Amino acid sequence: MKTRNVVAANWKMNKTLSEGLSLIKDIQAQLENYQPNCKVILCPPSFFLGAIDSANLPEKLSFGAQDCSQHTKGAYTGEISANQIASTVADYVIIGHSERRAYHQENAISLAEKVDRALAAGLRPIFCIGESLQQREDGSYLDVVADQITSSLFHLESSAFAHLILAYEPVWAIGTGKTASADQAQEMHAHIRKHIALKYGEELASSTSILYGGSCNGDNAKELFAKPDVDGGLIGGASLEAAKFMPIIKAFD
Ligand code: 3PY
Repeated sequence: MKTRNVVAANWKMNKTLSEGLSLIKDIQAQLENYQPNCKVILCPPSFFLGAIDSANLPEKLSFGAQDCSQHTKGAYTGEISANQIASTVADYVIIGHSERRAYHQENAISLAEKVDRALAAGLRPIFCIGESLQQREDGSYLDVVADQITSSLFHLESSAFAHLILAYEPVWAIGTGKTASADQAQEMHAHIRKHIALKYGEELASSTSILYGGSCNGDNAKELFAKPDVDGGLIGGASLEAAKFMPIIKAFD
């Protein structure tokens, strides 16, 4: 397995607890006699994480949350801290998904704080970046994504940056059924890797996993993942059924 290969499921606000636990069982059953050529991470709603029996952790599956608070602890009703997430089965946390940037006014500063909290708690952030349709069309998309990385991540020491996974998710491809073409994804992923190399050097850049997200599914995953700088996917709708999710994992075969 190329160590950069990752397929991560972003369940968003879907499923009841019992439906979620049964989906985990379905995926686990599918993985029983199959060795994936990628790390598989499931990110259900956070409270599901506490219900996964840590004594009987599904083999071959890792878990993450979909967000964490920018604060460490205290009077923040409704928030969930990175430490609380780390006290469950989770090792990962998605930070900066475009839905959170858009609906919860998350910005470069709050996202940098979330990344800091996550790393301090021992979690690995899956940090999302991506341009809007307007930015794609006006030609600023490469600069926009580089700026998102610089402003929320480049305060980190290289030893901390090494714990990150990046997910390029063009906003125009999220929940729209539109996908970036494999060539569009490769152009951006290569640009992201070059941007990381300029700050942290080639070695760290070439070991960083950069995932593609945005309507990635069993039909397009193979072509996307075949590109040299696309290391897997952050999967939305197609991760909600084992029958649709497994072909994406198998796209690495
Ligand atoms: C999508 O696939 O639409 C996503 O937003 C994954 O995070």
